Amino acid sequence: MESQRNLKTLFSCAFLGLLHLFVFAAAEVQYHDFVVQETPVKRLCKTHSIITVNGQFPGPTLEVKNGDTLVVKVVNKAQYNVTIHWHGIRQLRTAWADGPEFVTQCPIRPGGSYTYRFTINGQEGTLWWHAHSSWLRATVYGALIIHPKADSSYPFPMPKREAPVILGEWWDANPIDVVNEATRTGGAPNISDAYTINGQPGDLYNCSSSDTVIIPVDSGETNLIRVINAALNNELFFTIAGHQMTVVGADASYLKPFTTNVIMLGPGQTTDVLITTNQPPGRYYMAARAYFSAQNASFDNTTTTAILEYKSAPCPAKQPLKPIFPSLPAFNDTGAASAFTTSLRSPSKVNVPTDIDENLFFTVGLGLFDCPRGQTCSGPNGKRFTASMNNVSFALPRNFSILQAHHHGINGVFTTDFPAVPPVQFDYTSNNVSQALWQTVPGTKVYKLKYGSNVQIVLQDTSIVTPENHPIHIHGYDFYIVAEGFGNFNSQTDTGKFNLVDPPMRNTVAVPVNGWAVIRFVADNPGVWLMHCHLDVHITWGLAMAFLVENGFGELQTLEAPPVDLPECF
Ligand SMILES: *[C@@H]1O[C@H](CO)[C@@H](O)[C@H](O)[C@H]1NC(C)=O
Ligand SMILES: *[C@@H]1O[C@H](CO)[C@@H](O)[C@H](O)[C@H]1NC(C)=O
Ligand SMILES: *[C@@H]1O[C@H](CO)[C@@H](O)[C@H](O)[C@H]1NC(C)=O
Ligand SMILES: *[C@@H]1O[C@H](CO)[C@@H](O)[C@H](O)[C@H]1NC(C)=O
Ligand SMILES: *[C@@H]1O[C@H](CO)[C@@H](O)[C@H](O)[C@H]1NC(C)=O
Ligand SMILES: *[C@@H]1O[C@H](CO)[C@@H](O)[C@H](O)[C@H]1NC(C)=O
Ligand SMILES: *[C@@H]1O[C@H](CO)[C@@H](O)[C@H](O)[C@H]1NC(C)=O
Ligand SMILES: *[C@@H]1O[C@H](CO)[C@@H](O)[C@H](O)[C@H]1NC(C)=O
Ligand SMILES: *[C@@H]1O[C@H](CO)[C@@H](O)[C@H](O)[C@H]1NC(C)=O
Ligand SMILES: [Cu+2]
Repeated sequence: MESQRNLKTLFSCAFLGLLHLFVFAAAEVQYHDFVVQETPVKRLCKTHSIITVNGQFPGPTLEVKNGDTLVVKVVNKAQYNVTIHWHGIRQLRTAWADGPEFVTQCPIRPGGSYTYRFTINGQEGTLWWHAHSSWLRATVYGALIIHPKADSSYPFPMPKREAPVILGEWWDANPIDVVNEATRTGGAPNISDAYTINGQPGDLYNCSSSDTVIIPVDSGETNLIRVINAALNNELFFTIAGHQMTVVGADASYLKPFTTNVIMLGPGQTTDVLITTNQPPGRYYMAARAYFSAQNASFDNTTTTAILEYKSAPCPAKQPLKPIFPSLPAFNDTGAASAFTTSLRSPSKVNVPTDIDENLFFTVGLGLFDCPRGQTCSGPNGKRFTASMNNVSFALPRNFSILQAHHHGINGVFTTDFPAVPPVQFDYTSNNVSQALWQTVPGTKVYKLKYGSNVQIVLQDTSIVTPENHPIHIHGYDFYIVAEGFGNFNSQTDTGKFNLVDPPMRNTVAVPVNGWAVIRFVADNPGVWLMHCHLDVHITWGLAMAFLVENGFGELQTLEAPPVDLPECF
């Protein structure tokens, strides 16, 4: 398909270029139908009936330009509640279209539908969309690519080709059964059986070789690869044999280009890389496997591959050349992860908020609940796993979404007392945190922000149960990552390490294992915005909170009215 498209491009390149400028110069409105449905899919020798959008796995790639408007009608023909989140889209004034269930909307129930309407405002690069209901995003996801406006271009030479590389995670089981079983027992959910690239596990897995994804290239090109980590529960290293990657963007923000052999992405994160096909014509594996920082826990340690194939590669009569295999960092190579994340810079000097109005300090980590009387629990010490921010395990409301309750002034759905600092200060990263601190408190608490306030958040990992790198995502916002480090954040000495000149802008930050990260943003988008760990196992356990950003002055600083078809909870 890719090569067909290329032929066409060759024929009509100049003509199309002109047409493009002429017809599409203005912002467009794109209409799409997403039918959520059961679809039989065979992977790892077995067919499962999975939930897809339009029968496609991964789901359809949306390609838009900065400034375009998307109107996506989602029709739920599956047996589960569903919502769709447009990961990384700012959703300025359109929080109703953000998607997390019971936060900005009630779920679209089986048989129901809801139309998401939003405009892309000042963002360019690679984002993605995914279900935000239970663990449906295991199979309900796709790329959302934002091209520059018609009269503008990339801040790097125009690549010859572009390809999305979506990393996923596959269970040889129904992922909803997996999470429901874990919720019932209190233990860790079963680990996955494979990772995938564009939906395929690749050569190293049983019954997968003939379907391995092939990305065709020609010698001497520079191509753009848009890598997305859509896995549920694992941060991933990604590398390509024989080819250096020039990182040019992440989470739909451009970066100062730098070259590397390996990148690390937490779930939710994207990274745009340029590769130059300057190697002997042949076949080269691209591969991804886990970066795993937790202790004493099992994880999926398999490796997914796709093949970068030079079209001029020698083609022996019987068997294609065996691809060259890259080297990947060890699973626990925190040094490699950290070397990558600390290399990211904005392309030039940026406007980092400095007069901080809200100086917040949030712990992120796991915990254990005592097993309810009369039950047996299969977490550590016979307890139930939990997780929290500032010791609050986020509990979703049931009768109204938080945004609906806020907008209509309905009491009793949430409280506004999420703590600005941990309720107890302790040595967060000690290997011996007192067990008296391990039990978290459930709550539906939000933190209120005035419109336009300058916010700084120190995100501090704790070693309770186990230290771990947590990919923390904020809905509705991009933020600057001004610093990260290991151990306990020290407000005396660590502020000196802040990069207030050219820090990277992202929507998801990988908070270092037994360490911290500091982020800053301006609260310029009214609504209710979930902040959570993007490891789904952790959000299931409560590693989340929400910001309630108040309206400012005038229409342009005010949340729009809810759409008439917004789903109700009852
Ligand atoms: C989880 O794994 C256990 C052990 O292999 C298996 O018995 C159980 O059926 C699995 N659960 C699900 C939901 O697949
Ligand atoms: C792959 O198939 C082989 C041979 O049938 C079997 O021994 C092995 O357990 C399978 N591996 C996986 C990961 O299923
Ligand atoms: C993956 O984990 C399994 C089970 O712990 C182990 O037997 C196997 O050696 C590991 N494989 C790799 C590549 O580390
Ligand atoms: C990483 O794992 C290896 C074994 O695979 C172990 O020898 C090493 O100590 C581990 N490193 C860290 C930092 O945990
Ligand atoms: C590791 O986990 C096992 C099983 O949950 C538990 O029995 C053991 O005590 C744990 N070890 C440590 C050092 O936490
Ligand atoms: C939510 O619904 C339940 C069951 O209908 C009811 O008991 C409860 O009072 C409701 N809560 C609110 C806040 O309306
Ligand atoms: C762990 O903490 C307890 C109580 O705070 C203390 O008695 C014990 O000596 C500590 N153990 C280690 C290995 O630091
Ligand atoms: C969390 O709150 C519970 C209940 O108040 C308390 O027992 C526990 O020590 C607290 N833990 C932390 C880390 O604040
Ligand atoms: C589906 O959504 C409805 C409300 O919209 C809720 O009452 C119900 O519990 C949800 N079902 C599941 C399985 O979460
Ligand atoms: Cu986490």
